[in-house]
Amino acid sequence: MSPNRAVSRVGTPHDDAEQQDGSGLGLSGPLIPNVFDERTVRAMAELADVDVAIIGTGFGGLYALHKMRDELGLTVQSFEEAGGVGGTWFWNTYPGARSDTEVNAYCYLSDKNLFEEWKWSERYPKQKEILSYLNHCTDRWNLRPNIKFNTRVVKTTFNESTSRWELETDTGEKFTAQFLIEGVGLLSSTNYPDFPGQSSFRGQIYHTARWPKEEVDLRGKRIGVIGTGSSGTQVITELAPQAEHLYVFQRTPQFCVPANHGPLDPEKMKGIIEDFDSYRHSVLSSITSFGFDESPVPAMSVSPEEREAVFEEAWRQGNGFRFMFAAFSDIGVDPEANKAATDFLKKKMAQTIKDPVTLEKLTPKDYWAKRPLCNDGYFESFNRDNVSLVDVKEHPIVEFTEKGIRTDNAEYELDVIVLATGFDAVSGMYLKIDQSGLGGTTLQKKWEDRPHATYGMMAADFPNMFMIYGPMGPFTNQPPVHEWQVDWMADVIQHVRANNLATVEPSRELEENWMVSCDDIAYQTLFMKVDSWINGSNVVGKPVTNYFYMGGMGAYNELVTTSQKAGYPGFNFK
Ligand code: NA7
Repeated sequence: MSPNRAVSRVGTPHDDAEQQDGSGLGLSGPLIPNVFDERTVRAMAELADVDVAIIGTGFGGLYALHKMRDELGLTVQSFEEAGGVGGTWFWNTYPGARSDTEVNAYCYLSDKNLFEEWKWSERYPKQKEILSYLNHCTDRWNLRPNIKFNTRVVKTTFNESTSRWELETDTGEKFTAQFLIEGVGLLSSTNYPDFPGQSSFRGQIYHTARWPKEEVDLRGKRIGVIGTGSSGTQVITELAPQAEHLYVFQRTPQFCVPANHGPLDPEKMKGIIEDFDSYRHSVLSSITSFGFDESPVPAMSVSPEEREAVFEEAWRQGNGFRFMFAAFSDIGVDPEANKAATDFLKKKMAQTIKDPVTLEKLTPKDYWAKRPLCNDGYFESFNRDNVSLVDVKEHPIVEFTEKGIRTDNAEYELDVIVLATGFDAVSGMYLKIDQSGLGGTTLQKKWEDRPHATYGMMAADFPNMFMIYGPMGPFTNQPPVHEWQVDWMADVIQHVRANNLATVEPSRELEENWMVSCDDIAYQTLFMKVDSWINGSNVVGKPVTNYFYMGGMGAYNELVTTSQKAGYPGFNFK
């Protein structure tokens, strides 16, 4: 059911939901009007039956709502579990949280005006600034009336007689939609390890990805941080100077290159704006979509002196992905190239970390093939007298006690425990919703052995359901690729509607072939040889397998676009 659409123009501000920005960096100019007038937008918010239902209001979900409503002219209802927009950036408010992707690629790239008008303050913006940006986009596109906040979708069912999705929420409401878009987050479902005795601890326990909204004063506290991934290294670096004592409970050491924090280079931004279309094209045709040029040169093809000079320059520039992909072409795939890189990184660590025992414990023994980290001052934190490293592989955590954490050889007295233990990545959030498709097939059953989806976006037996960054999608920087995927979804939806069809779904054969192609590539990389969220090995009981298309965004873009131009071979339209 669609309402009559009044295609007139207004720009009245929104505001139903709690606004979470707070940095004051938003623009004060007029909102850009969308194709619906305010009354129609609000009328749409009352609809129980819409063209498109969207779950999530992170980067992907917000853009999907804008695209479907304002460009395709469809009725849309979005659902958001949180009290505000932002997804990851709503929840991850822990001290030190910020993007570790350079911001010229960590934003929307589909709208040059938006890119030009929003002024980022630094190269790697902090959480508040990113959340401000997302609130700004929400207001610019007048999206709030079509978002139900504090509303979690708990069940989705495809009704075969109506060819519509039926949705149930935790507030007891029911909705139907012809199309369902799930932008639930690649790294969203928290990984809460089940440490014995948690309830007996008398201090506070915080997970980095569910940090309290109220100010938490950790100055002068005895703090234990469990986890040394992106979140852990950021929170450790930030809390080290504040804590009375900081204990870092490390299971696996990680490499970490400098980020090189600082202001944005205005000349670089100017250059991007001047040639914006080709910049966007270059991001979407690169391997990682991080906004820098990747190297075509294998590491071992150059002399040791030249290799050293390239690594030095990459170190100077900063950024983990840039180091891994822009220094040489094969650090993520060739063991020898990887070793050359890690030898260099180990040398830098040895120059930084003063205590030899701490250095030994902080030095990874494996390939560099977890998600690359970057941070200024992380390893330097361990030179402080008030920071201690606890190696929990050597001395595992036995339990939380009233006073703190007990390992098999000591008890650490703490006021606060920070769990920087990461996420049930990629598939975790989808599986939290009770989802069933054709013939009552549940997603839980379909993904029991391994989560998979065609092009990372659609699953056989789940017609008209789209996933932003679902399993077997590209392993890349996300925001520009979110836009790209949503644009593809919009084309598919337009194809269905223009041809008076009811449904679209990938065939099982296409899905199987896609999975085989993804595996062929992924198992040639070193990312499958090291435990991390990338292959599911970070969560107890989760299938340890390939979750990504690792052929690069450029190749993905080309092959999915070729299929689109050929009329979507392998997809069943009815
Ligand atoms: P990560 O990168 O998955 O890191 C989680 C960390 O927590 C990592 O060091 C884990 O050690 C550690 N961990 C997890 N469970 C335990 C238990 N039970 N005991 C001790 N240590 C544990 O999550 P992040 O939040 O830092 O970052 C995830 C992504 O978000 C990041 O890559 C960016 O893309 C944004 P392990 O290495 O598994 O031994």
